[in-house]
Amino acid sequence: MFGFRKKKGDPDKPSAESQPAASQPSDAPSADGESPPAAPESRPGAAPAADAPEQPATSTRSGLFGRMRAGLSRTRESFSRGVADVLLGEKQLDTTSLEEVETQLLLADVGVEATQQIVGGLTERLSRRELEAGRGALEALRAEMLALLQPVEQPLVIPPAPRPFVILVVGVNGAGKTTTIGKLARRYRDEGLSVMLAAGDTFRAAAVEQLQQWGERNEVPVIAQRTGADSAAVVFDALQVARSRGVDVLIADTAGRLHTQSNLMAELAKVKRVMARIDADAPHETLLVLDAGNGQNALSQARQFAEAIGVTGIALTKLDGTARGGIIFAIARALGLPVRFVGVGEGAEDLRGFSAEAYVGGLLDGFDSAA
Ligand SMILES: Nc1nc2c(ncn2[C@@H]2O[C@H](COP(=O)(O)OP(=O)(O)O)[C@@H](O)[C@H]2O)c(=O)[nH]1
Ligand SMILES: [Mg+2]
Repeated sequence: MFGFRKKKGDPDKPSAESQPAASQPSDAPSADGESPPAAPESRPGAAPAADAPEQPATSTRSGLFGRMRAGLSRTRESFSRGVADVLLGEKQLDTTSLEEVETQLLLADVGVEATQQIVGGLTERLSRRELEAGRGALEALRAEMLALLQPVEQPLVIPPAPRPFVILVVGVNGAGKTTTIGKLARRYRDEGLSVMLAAGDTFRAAAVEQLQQWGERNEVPVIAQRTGADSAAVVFDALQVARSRGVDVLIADTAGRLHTQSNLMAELAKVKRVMARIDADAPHETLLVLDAGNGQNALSQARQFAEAIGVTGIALTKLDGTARGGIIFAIARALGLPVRFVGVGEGAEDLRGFSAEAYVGGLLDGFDSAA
């Protein structure tokens, strides 16, 4: 067995706040309409926001599962196949078979603790003679996996108040923050909510442009300032504008930062403090975006961000490009933070509300019949 390297976070105490600059709202509506609105998802316990379009539960469900399955195909091909070979291939399961399952789970970035929980559960079933090779074993594995993920299935529901509901999006460079914000803008707009974006990543000109493109495509206003402006000032400004216009949801982008860079972490803390001057409870959601392809490092990022600035939800992106989708079990087990969304592609409709059942289904469905 191996352990995780734990790093100590040492966020510097944030210093004085600078005054926000004047606002430059840029409402840039443009015709898009090339792709239809994302299908709403039906998740148990997920209260849809006002005006969410209705769809027959069955078609929504199969669409949701199909998409998750496609998005998880790489993890599925490596991990699920390996596990299924063991559970379905042997006549009689024994502790050696479970050791093989354990190896497969560890290789898929499930992590030591979550793997122990899953394999421990299977071992108990085995000792009670409740684990028969074949379909039954796969179902037992499914139950153990669901038990790990169900507690973190906590959808982000935008309540009727306060307004604006502020989502601060944080994470390391390249994790998928800006893309996730673009997808969220589309999602909430489709739900009938008015959305505004704040280009809080003032580090690179390209970052502002990228956000503005998403804004234009989805007819959502973006508040931006010049490159190099104070991020906290942009966000403060945006919050004021959003409030005066009665916007429902304000989503703030931030510069990617290494969780080990304490000065940049302090800057994030400042963004939060500045927001709180306008609304003591803002941000109402601090959404940490994690790239699933970072594997165990994503877990360490999550720990550091949670410690330094507080995190209220996680979006796990780029599942479609990695075989490391098992990391979600490690994150769920180690942190227990709500998993709000999963990203399974670059398109606007490729951000899915997290469903434990759909996720585990995406990993395991079909293997019994394929064997
Ligand atoms: N395949 C795939 N690519 C993604 C996903 N989310 C983001 N990306 C891509 O990852 C890259 C970095 O994303 P970006 O949003 O700019 O990251 P940021 O630096 O955190 O803002 C871009 O090329 C995105 O298109 C996803 O779920 N799947
Ligand atoms: Mg970005």
